Amino acid sequence: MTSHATIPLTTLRPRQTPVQCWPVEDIEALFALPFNDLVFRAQQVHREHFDPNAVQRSTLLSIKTGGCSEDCGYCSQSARYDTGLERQRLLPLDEVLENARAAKAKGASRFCMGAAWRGPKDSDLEPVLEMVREVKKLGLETCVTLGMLKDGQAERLKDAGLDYYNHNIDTAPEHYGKVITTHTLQDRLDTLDKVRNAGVNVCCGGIIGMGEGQKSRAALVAELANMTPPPDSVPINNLVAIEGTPLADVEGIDPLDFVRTIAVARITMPKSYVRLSAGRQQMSDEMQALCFLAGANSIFYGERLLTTDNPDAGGDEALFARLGIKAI
Ligand code: SAM
Ligand code: DTB
Ligand code: SF4
Repeated sequence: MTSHATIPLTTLRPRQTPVQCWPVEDIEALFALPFNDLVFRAQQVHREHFDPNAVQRSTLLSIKTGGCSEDCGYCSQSARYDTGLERQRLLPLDEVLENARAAKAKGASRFCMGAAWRGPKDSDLEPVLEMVREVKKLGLETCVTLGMLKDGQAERLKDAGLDYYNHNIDTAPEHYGKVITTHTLQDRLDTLDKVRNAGVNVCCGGIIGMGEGQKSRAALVAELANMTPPPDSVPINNLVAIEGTPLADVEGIDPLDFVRTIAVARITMPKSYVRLSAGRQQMSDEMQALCFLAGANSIFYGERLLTTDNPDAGGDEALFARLGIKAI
């Protein structure tokens, strides 16, 4: 890999092919830039496409919790690991709406409903469609994350008014089989195609800090950036280590390498919302400020992610006030 000193800041642009293409080596070279150069470059790109002082807020709700057939090595909700999590069947509509109203009252612009499924059966989808319709009526953008979709399901979600479907590729192709064996990266890509073809906005990102190296991090970002088009929204999660999962004791990532990942995502996906996602509860305000400087312009907002804690809304409001950030 090229050393820090030899890469001029003006190089490392997407290759001029008919569709945007970021070779993994070019992304590795971005990671290898001196930190200040990388963040400066990310901030420049950010300012070309977004208000640098505006951050979007999405609130999450787990609508079906635990008991999942899949073996994703990071997940509290896999039935294969004893994580002490209490299972919860699909929530009734009124409980979902109560949460959505509260999220709107606190200022969220999008409400994201997550279910611990490998994928929904057609009969599972019916009540979720109703949730999407009713949440949309509250004036919130809607997002669901339900696992892998079968033919026709993305269209039904679109007809119900769904704005975004979240489906992460989670880690680099070469690292995927070390973390998940019950489905493949190709399965995930197939669902993303269905979502895109149905005209639903794609929310797709991954998890950092699962024992992958910098090269794998570059490969994950390349996989995302080379999608045509890149995802509309890119959640970058810092692993929340869950006791009982295979990744419970994995060594955490250097926080500055996490910031670098945000910066590289911003540079390679200039028009996408890059979301500073899971793991904020474990981050200092200063680290979050660096992530916003590096181009993150979205967060999960509200006390809970799916099964783990997130900073409380008051703390986020105070942080935004200190940074002069306006919420959108
Ligand atoms: N079952 C569906 C699926 O896998 O797409 C939806 C729910 S799943 C929990 C959604 C995403 O949450 C995962 O793809 C992963 O990126 C993220 N996630 C789950 N557990 C996590 C953890 N412990 N730390 C960070 N991110 C996590
Ligand atoms: C995403 O990328 N992160 C969210 C959302 N999409 C569904 C989930 C984070 C989960 C963190 C661990 C938990 O709370 O269970
Ligand atoms: Fe199931 Fe999704 Fe968790 Fe994987 S990430 S175990 S598919 S809930």
